[in-house]
Amino acid sequence: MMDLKKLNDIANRMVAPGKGILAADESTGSIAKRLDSISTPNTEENRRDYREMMFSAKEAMSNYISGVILFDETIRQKAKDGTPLVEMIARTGAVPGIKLDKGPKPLPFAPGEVITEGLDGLPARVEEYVKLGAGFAKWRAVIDIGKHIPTYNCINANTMTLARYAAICQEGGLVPIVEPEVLMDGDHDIDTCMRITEWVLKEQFHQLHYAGVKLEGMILKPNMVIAGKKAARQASPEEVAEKTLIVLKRCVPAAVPGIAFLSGGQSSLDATRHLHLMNAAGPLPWRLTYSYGRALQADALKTWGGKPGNLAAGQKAFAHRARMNALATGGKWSDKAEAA
Ligand code: 5MM
Repeated sequence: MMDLKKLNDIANRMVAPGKGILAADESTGSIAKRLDSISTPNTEENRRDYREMMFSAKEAMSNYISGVILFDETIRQKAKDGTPLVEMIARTGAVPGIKLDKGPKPLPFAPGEVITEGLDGLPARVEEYVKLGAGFAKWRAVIDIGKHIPTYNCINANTMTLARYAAICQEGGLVPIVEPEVLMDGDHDIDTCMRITEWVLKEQFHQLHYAGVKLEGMILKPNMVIAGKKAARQASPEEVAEKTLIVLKRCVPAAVPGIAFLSGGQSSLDATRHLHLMNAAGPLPWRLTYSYGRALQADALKTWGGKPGNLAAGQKAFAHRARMNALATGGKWSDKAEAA
């Protein structure tokens, strides 16, 4: 039977003040691109060493990271000294989590659109990951903006699938992170992103309701409302913060313990600044924090560069980025803190 109190406790830990989530769940193909950027071969050992560099960064992990999203390979891996990586994470006080989706696949009769797969056999997988030490899970749906897209077919299929995943997680004892990502690729303006994000989130919460998902036991991981990367006019940070908050207040019930943003291709600095501006505009009905992948890891990856001798420097870069985002969760980030 579902234990909502337990789920709510985990969800609250994941969005604890001054902390946020490290998204380190790149599938083998995505991590290949990251390692390739530092000319490091994509071997199981290198993937492990890279993740171990971050998970063993004591200052960053114990002070600023509330949870870590892992890929299937990583949740089963052991550190160099034989300690399971899950245990290494749990010792810092962070909650280990697992990516459950099997990635986006073409959506039939919907050119340019995708549907995230992975529902088949999910209850048994949830059971196994709980045994492996996971406290929460993540599933990402991808909504692209372009000529004539997204369609209702795509939004309906993806939000319904996310809701079914979330219900299975809650029944099996994992807190679901629900991530319907509206991509920032393309040349659309910020108002188009605002309109589509509002549509997606409205649909998402309808579907969660129909699936019986208990909002107190989940975390939302949305995109920010932002202009497409190739848009002629890029919105100011203040406009991004303002429009994101308008949409979230319209769509996300206060029963949701927290919202943890994805960075989606923003620079590390932009992702921090936007989060800071939103939290500085509080009080808000829910905790607002980070669940960044690229925006938390980019500096650490570059500084580490795949060289064992750079371990401490990589960890320091990771700690700095994490601390800046931690400050942003309290609306206390500044250029001065950034430079320190
Ligand atoms: C860490 O990257 C995740 C994507 O992995 P795959 O595409 O390989 O499955 C991604 O879902 C991530 O958790 C979120 O999108 C947040 O990452 P960003 O980099 O957008 O903050």
